[in-house]
Amino acid sequence: MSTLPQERRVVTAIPGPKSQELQSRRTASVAAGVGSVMPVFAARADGGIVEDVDGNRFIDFGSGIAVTTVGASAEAVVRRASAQLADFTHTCFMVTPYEGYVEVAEQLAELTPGDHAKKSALFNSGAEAVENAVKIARAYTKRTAVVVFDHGYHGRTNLTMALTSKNMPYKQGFGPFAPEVYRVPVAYGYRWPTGAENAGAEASAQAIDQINKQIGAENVAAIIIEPVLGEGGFIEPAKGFLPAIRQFASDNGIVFVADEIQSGFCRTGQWFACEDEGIVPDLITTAKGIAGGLPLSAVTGRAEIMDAAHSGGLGGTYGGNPVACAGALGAIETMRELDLNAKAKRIEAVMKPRLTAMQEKFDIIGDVRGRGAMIAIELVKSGTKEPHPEATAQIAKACHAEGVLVLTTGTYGNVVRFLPPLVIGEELLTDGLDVLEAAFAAL
Ligand code: PLZ
Repeated sequence: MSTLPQERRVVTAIPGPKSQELQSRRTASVAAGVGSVMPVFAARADGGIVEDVDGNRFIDFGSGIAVTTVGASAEAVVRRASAQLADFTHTCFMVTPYEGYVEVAEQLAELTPGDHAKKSALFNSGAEAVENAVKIARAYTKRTAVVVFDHGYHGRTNLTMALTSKNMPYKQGFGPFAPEVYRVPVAYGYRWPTGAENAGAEASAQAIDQINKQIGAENVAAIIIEPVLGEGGFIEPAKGFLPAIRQFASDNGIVFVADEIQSGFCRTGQWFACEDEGIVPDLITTAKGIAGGLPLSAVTGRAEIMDAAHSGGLGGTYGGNPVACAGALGAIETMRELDLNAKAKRIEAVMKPRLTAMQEKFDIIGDVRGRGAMIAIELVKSGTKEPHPEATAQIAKACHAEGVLVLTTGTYGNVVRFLPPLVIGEELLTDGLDVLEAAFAAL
């Protein structure tokens, strides 16, 4: 760990003068389409703190969107990546391979669910991993259709925009989208018309019926689902939903793909969120938390499926870059050594009771949900389930002004999500929750 003090500190207006100056340079030179949650410019980050260029220290409840699970300057990540940088930055695995890539593939085979023979291919971003999972599933099944779910998010490239459900901001004006993508219902317990207790059985029956009637199961190459839906609003599919869909895939020769890009690598208190209901996916996509902040992603799965693509059919100049692989080995080492699954469960044990108590006090908190360090509250208009995106934005803004970095999410923009680094200290967690509670009281 660096020497960055682990305490919240607000010493200027947010954003401060130096951030404002950088923001005007940014506005002049960076494309408007790239947004930022909070226009403060980062100077250092470590543990549970992000420090900006004006010396403000924010409690990090975002981890750069679920990436810096081990912290933003974890010792083992910095050590291994630095050593790799000194040796060589790049050769291209498709030109002359190197050990780090193979070691990451070995670690993925060990850590992902199931004891079947597994292989991996490495890429740079989450979207790229999902695209490659589709290529591999199509090569294996010789079918074309891909099934995804309401509220699903899988990326911003052309194929993954098609897989993503929400129009604004991800798709608006960017079509036409890739064909042969079909969307079916998911078991969103809080909003299921006949109640959360029926959501698992009813939503899976509807989804399966739609696949059979509208596509034909024999045409489906892959079913892709996030075991906890991230950008859709931290939706945990109601119990029974995932096992029913997994079973349907097995029964029909469909490749079941768990997109664990946001939920994977200890985030929910297990190595992978699909373990919660004992799901063993055929393919699993990972990114974000895998490499402690360095750009790396992977598709891992059954050896016979992974080997279906012809030699030379998968790849990319930078996929599995050696520095990113070294970072991943450092991140995985940290997860094991610090038992970050236990830490995620501890974060849940601190956060959920506090949030549930807030829900009793503030009736705009309609739902408290999530697992481990992937927790969220859904905000609604008093006495209804009508989404309340305005209050959500106000709460986030109030937290930012007080030095707590929270992110919002959800199809309706009405979910505040909490994704702290798993190495965050308990005082920071409590302090951040106090700020959140004060923001609700002041609303
Ligand atoms: N699959 C489940 O969560 C990325 C998106 C942020 P990339 N989620 C954060 C934004 O607004 O762009 C994500 C995900 C799941 C795929 C992806 C895509 O991963 O690394 O952003 O391409």
